[in-house]
Amino acid sequence: MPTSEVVKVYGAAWSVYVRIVRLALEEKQVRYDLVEVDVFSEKGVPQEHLTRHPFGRIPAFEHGEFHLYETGAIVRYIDDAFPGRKLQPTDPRARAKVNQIVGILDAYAYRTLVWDIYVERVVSARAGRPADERKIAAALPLAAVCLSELNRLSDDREFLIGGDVTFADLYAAPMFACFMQAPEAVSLTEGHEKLTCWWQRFAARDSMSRTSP
Ligand SMILES: N[C@@H](CCC(=O)N[C@@H](CS)C(=O)NCC(=O)O)C(=O)O
Repeated sequence: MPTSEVVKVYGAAWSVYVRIVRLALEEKQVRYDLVEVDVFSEKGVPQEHLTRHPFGRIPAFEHGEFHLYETGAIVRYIDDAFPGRKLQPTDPRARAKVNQIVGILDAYAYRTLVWDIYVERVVSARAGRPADERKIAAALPLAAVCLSELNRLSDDREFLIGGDVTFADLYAAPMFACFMQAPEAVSLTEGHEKLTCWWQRFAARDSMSRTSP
């Protein structure tokens, strides 16, 4: 498969899941174009985007004639199809822990940390809307479990799992970039030193500045 074929990511720079895909491309040093799609447009999801992603979400991905959607499939394809650093460990237990962290982030952390806390507290304030305090309060217990589990599962090394970047970092970082802006993050991350030290290191990476919304 020709790795020189054009790579396109359809989505928006603000999107957590689009940023996960862009981080994978940046870390593998793959050139790509970001094609803006507004899935929250007043007219609804643009019709041409529904042909790429029938569920109307972002990102969608193209490599030449090859089309994909779903972030998990896209980042695995990027890792398999392009040369450069591997984004998944080969050791079975380290690999399982990466997949476990990705599962937690997908299933529990995204909605809780990003939508229920960051969007309600930070995005609402920017838009001049009052925050839904009940939604934030209801999210705090699950947010606490997410953060203590991420801290417990992470290694005390350079990255969340081991000494190299993995999907665990690529999924966690865009969610943290949002969540850490909320004042609630201060008390929720208290005592989770492995996680907060990881975030300070990872936030400073070139791939993070190049994908900053
Ligand atoms: N399961 C999808 C989730 C993608 C997703 O939820 N993307 C958000 C943006 S970060 C989206 O498209 N939201 C639009 C909506 O909810 O209508 C994936 O892994 O790619």
